[in-house]
Amino acid sequence: MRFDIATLFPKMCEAVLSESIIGRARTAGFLEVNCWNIRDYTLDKHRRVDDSPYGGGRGMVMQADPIFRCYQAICADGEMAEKPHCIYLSPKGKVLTQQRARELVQQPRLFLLCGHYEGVDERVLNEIIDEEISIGDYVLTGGELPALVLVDTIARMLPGVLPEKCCFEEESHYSGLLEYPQYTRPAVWHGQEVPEVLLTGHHKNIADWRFAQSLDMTKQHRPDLYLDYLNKK
Ligand code: 4HQ
Repeated sequence: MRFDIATLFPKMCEAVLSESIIGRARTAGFLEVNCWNIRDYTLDKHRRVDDSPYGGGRGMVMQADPIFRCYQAICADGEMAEKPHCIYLSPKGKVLTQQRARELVQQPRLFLLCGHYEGVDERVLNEIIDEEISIGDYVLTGGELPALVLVDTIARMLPGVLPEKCCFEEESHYSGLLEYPQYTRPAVWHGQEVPEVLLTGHHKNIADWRFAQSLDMTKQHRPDLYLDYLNKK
């Protein structure tokens, strides 16, 4: 799968995506990520990419043309025939869920547009964007962190990125429930003991205990998810 991120801060994206599991997966060729600087596509002699909003008001708005020209360069890059599925990260978008990420992992190619300042000229969104996605109901300074969240969530489901499929299929949200609590050595720490069933080696009892914990945890912390889970069964 190929990701292209259009941003004013490519180094910020590159730094995060070069570390840990995603960094290793990129080196191994399980996914491709390219970070593009929108500023490289301005025709302005001062390399400007923003201007004040028509109608007045605070802040600056990213201009349509540098974004469009960056998008065209991305589409023309490489041998891939298909046009990417285009996403704008924005608090106005539909909130990202594990379910949506699981659908997006089927795409061969994603284009992610990161906005800054007060956002981008609506006309370039009309022209190139297929879908707006939000990572939650709060406001950030730019779309880079949301784009990185999206890449991370999708990339970990690609074959080869995690050692086994079970690594993501058993985790919080995948089944619609939160994950059971985890413990490792030592068996007693600061007077707290590891739940006894986990030390028995009895796989059926352990699986039952974990499932009960998942249900209980979800009911306590996320009653909204708990009700969805009960209704779907
Ligand atoms: N922003 N989920 C404003 C977000 C955001 C979010 C990104 C701030 C876009 C222009 N994006 N810029 N929450 O708060 O996706």
